[in-house]
Amino acid sequence: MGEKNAPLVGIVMGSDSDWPKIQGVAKALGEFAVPLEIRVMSAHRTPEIVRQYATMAAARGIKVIIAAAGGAAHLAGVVASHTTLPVIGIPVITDLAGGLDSLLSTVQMPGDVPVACVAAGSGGPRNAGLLAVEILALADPELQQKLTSFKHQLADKVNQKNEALQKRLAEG
Ligand code: RP5
Repeated sequence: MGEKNAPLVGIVMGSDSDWPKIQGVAKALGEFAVPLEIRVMSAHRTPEIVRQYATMAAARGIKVIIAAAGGAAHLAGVVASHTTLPVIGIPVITDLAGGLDSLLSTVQMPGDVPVACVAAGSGGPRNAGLLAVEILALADPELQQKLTSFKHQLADKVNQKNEALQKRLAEG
């Protein structure tokens, strides 16, 4: 058994410049009180640190690794090459191509080295966090219950919006 607040999710990113664009991932994990750690490391600039981190993560108690990078976004794939943990890639929005470059770099992994790639921009970082919560919830009934409540809240919000719209339409 690990310590109660030992990190279960490792969030790594290629540069500190990515952080403002992906903070939604930590917010989503925080909503479910999932312990996490956040690191900057680069597949290109610090390849040995990436190798060490990915190789040791499972032994340290990490269950899911989330890797964010932009442009020639190899971080998630390189991390996945060094671990059997599930790896979720966040393609970071870029000036050059709006993140399409990052998206293709992250999602087009060759067979046998899976990376679960979320959307570039918009809800992508948040969804990365929520997907990690769903993976952890497979072995955590309390977390599963929180996810069920979360789904109900989502439905309630949409139903309220629908009711408000119907009212506005009826009023002309
Ligand atoms: C990638 O290069 C990083 O993930 C970042 O998105 C991009 C630019 O990095 P900086 O030049 O801002 O450090 O590796």
